[in-house]
Order: sequence, then C-alpha cells, then structure tokens
Amino acid sequence: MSNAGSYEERLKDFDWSIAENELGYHKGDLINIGWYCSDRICLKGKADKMALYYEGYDGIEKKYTFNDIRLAGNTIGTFLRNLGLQNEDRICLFMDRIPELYLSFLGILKIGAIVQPLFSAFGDESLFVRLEDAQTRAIITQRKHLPKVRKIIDKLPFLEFVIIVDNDQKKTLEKKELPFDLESASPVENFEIFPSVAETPSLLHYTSGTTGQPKGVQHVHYSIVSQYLTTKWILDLQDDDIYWCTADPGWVTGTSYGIIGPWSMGITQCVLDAGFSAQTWYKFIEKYKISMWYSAPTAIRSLMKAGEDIVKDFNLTSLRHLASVGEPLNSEAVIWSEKVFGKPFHDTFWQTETGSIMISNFPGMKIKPGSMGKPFPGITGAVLEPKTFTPIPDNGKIGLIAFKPGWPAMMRGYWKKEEKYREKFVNGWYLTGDRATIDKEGYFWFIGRDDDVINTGGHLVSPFEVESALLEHPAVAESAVVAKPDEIMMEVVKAFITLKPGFESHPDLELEIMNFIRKKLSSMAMPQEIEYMDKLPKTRSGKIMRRVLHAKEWGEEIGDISTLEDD
Ligand code: 6R9
Repeated sequence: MSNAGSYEERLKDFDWSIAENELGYHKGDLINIGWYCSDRICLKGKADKMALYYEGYDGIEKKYTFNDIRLAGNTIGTFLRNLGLQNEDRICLFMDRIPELYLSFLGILKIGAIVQPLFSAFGDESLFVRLEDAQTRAIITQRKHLPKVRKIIDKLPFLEFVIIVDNDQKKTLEKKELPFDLESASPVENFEIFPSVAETPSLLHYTSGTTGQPKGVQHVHYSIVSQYLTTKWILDLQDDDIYWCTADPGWVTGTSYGIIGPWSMGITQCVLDAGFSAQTWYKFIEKYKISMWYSAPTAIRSLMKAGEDIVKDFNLTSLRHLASVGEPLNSEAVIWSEKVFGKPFHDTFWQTETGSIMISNFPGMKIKPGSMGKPFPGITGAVLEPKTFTPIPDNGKIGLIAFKPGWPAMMRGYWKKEEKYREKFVNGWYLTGDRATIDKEGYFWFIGRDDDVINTGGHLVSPFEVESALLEHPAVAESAVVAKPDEIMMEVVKAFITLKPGFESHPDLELEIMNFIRKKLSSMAMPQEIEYMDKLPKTRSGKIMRRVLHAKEWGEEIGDISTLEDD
C-alpha cells in the first residue's frame, strides 16, 4: 500500500497543514531545514539509522548515520561561523557529489546562511557570473576545482573565503584559501542553530533563461513543507526504503529530492559519484538494494540503448517504485521500464522555481504513458489560452502551463531581478514557460517550452549565454544558438556562426571553438555542432531569428517570416 492512499481521496479537504502537523510545525515556529533533516530525525529515535551511503569514482565507500550527519552539520556550521559567516550570507557549494557537499548543505543552513549550489562541471565563466550576481562570500570546493576559482577570484571582491575540503598539506595555498578537513575536525555536539522562521532565505538556485544572465531562484526554509509531503506521497518513500536520487545537487532535483525530501523523512539514501554506464548503475542498485529510484529521461534512454540483456545480469528485485523528472518522458520509456524492471517510471513535472513537484503520476493512479499526470493535491494547475491568459477547458487544446501561487516551496523571487519575477505572474497565475494540453480525464501532456531555452539531457542551457561566450572567441563575428534533435539527450546545443574577416571555416577551428565553450561554460553548454554561415537570418530590426534556424534543424515549417530581413 502506498503512503498516499488514493489521489481522489487526497484531493478532498487537502491542506498543507497535513504536512505541518506531521513535521510538528505550527505557524510562527522556528523552522530550519538543517535541523529538520538531521537533529529532528535523531530526536525521533533514528540517530543510528543510516542516512547516507556514498560511493565514489575510485571505489571509495563511506557511510553516515543520522547522528553522523547531525554532528557534521554542526561541525561545518561552527567552522563557517568562526570565520564570521552568518545568516543571509551566500555560500557556494562547488564540489562533485562527495559527502562534504551534502553535509555542508546542512551546516550552511544551520547558521542561517544561504546555500548556492553550483555544478562542479561549470567552467570559470559560468561560475563567475553566478558568484558575481549573488555576491557570494564563501565557496566550498575541492582541490581539483581550484584552478577555475583562482582564475576569477580577483574579479570577485565579495568572495572572502575559498574553503578546500580535501587540501593536500604539501600544496601551498593562495590568498583567501583555507583548508577544512571534516574527518580531522573535532565533532561539535552542541550547536546553536540560527533561529530561522518560515520566510528566512535558504537556497539560491541558478537557472537559465532565454535572455540575460542566469537567474538566482530564491527559496525559503518553509519549502520543506512541500518537499516533505511530495516526497512522502509521490516518491512514496517508506521507512525501510533505500532511496537513490541520481541528480546532482547543482540541479534543484538534487536538493529538493536528493537532500531535503528524503532526510526530512529520515530515509536512507545512496549517492553514486561516478560516471554513467548501465553496468555501474545496475550494480549500484543491486549492491545497495535500492528500492526507490528517482531519475531522468536521458538516463533512462541511455539504459534502453544498453539493452535488455544486461539487465538480466543483475538482481534488481529490490526496486519497488520508480520516478522521473526533467524532460518529457517518452511513452516508450514507461513501457520499456515496465517490461524490464516490472515497474513503470512515474513521470513528475516541476521547476527550479516551483521548488517541489507540481504534476505527477501519483502512486496507484492509472498511468497514461507519455503523460505527466495530474497536479498534486493542493495545487491548482491549468493550461491558459496564450493571448487572454484564461484557462482552456480540458479539451486537448494547447496552452501555457500555469499554477495558482501559494504552495510552500514556491520561489520567493529572482535574486535582484524583481521585474523578471513579476513577469512570471499574469491574471493571478504563475506562468511556467511551458506548453501542454489537458485531456478529458485531467491528465497533462507536455508539448514544449514556450521560450528558446534548450533542455539537453535535463539541463537547461540558455542560448544567450552560449552566444555571448561564442562572441568572446576571436574568430566569431556573430552567433545564434538553437537546439538540435538528439536520440539520447533529446536536444543538444547547435551553434550557427559567422566568422570575422581573416578567419576560414575549418574542422580544427570548429573543435577549438567547442572546447573554448566547454572550458568557459560547461560540457552541457558546449555546441555539439557548429555550422558556418555567411549571414545569419535576422529581422529587419536586426534581431537574430533563432526560430528560423530551429525550424531548419527540426524539419519544421518556418512559419511567419514577414519580418525577415531582405537579402
Ligand atoms: C525539476 C526541473 C524545469 C523545466 C520545465 C520543463 C522541463 C521538467 C519535465 C519537463 C517535460 C517533465 N521539465 N520536468 N518537461 N516533462 N516531466 O527540471 O527543474 O531545471 O528548472 O527545469 O524542465 O521545461 O520548465 P528545472
């Protein structure tokens, strides 16, 4: 029997106070995610229960009980506080998925500071724009990522501390750098947790938009109320589950459901910090007897490609419930997983901005493969007519996915971008920027994004950011970046460029430019293909028409090109 009971039953009389009561929270109380995810679980008698099993690239294994993570949070919190770091300071996590990443997350929240998690795969430019925007005071990182930080530190006057969790004592440190070794630090038993309340800022998650630099999505401690209940009901975690969320905490899935959701419930989770291969993943599930698995369509498509035979080499009978997020989950993937694992992947839809799952295939609900399911109880979702912004009845017509604001994990703003935040609301609806249809039974079917943002394997990449970075290459005169179809990643980045006089199109130059972007931004943002053009399609007012290039890549009708510039 699932935690949730039937969807219809949960819709009746739904109120977020269900989660508040289970968390023992009353309006006006102090609320701290760091405390809820560790101290409270210990107080509930689960101090010796395993909180985290970690396995790294090199086969290193580590494990931590809830008491261990409580102490680690205190110890890291004390270290940060002794540096003079305090509430509302932004502290960036820039690490691979090593235990210190998860434990520092708790420590930062316990002192009331704001966690700014960034992918360690980011290059120096991607890192720089996000640290500069947030005026980040400290960054916690690993030795291997130090060169990227050193490259930009002089341009970041607000960045006072570069904390290295795996410093090699023989190596010299530069200014602002200091080592912190959790294993040799003396554990701090008693710690005064910052008295945060519901609206105290907790996380600043960066997400890419179509224009301008990435936006910092601001969340508060009260988000735990949504994250706890959606984890319990949708991911259906139960006390003896072993849970695996495959997402990196640089992505919101890796924090909302890779830390807060499971730990607020006192659930044991596993982290695998190793590259993807079907073999490695199946072995991991078998070894730790994973029972609940939350992953993403790109990974599932890669597993499908690896075939069914390899599945038979492993004992995967521990799997009880599977869910997916980040991109459209094709119906084939749902049918395939049912066939090979005996369980379908349950699609879930949400965003960095929503903080928690909004639409899902609720456990026990009839799954329509290819559909995202229905809104979580307590969430009013609709598709809006794009001109009037009024709800379209459930008649299969395409509209904009929108939600009535007010759920606990909703973002509280875009960092220093008040105007952009306001633009997300029309007629009392929050606009997601995605399009969908709703069928007669109320199921949502994803159609596509309403902007030019590229979703490559679940990572949102801003064409603007890539175009700006391309222009910094000496050979590039102009650039336009669009999505190109891809069998596994669904979309990959493709760049069209014109060259400056004196440069010639050449495969070597193409490779050089690709690498230039990979180093500056990330491998996700690196164009998989570069096409040289004599001239980019532009409107008469001089705007590059990405739409024309996009249609070309996808073999679609170009549509209205009346504003296209004449030759
Ligand atoms: C959690 C997360 C949000 C965007 C979202 C949409 C796409 C997410 C999806 C999905 C189709 C799903 N997206 N879930 N598209 N089906 N089940 O992914 O946050 O990185 O902010 O991305 O991802 O386009 O608007 P984020």
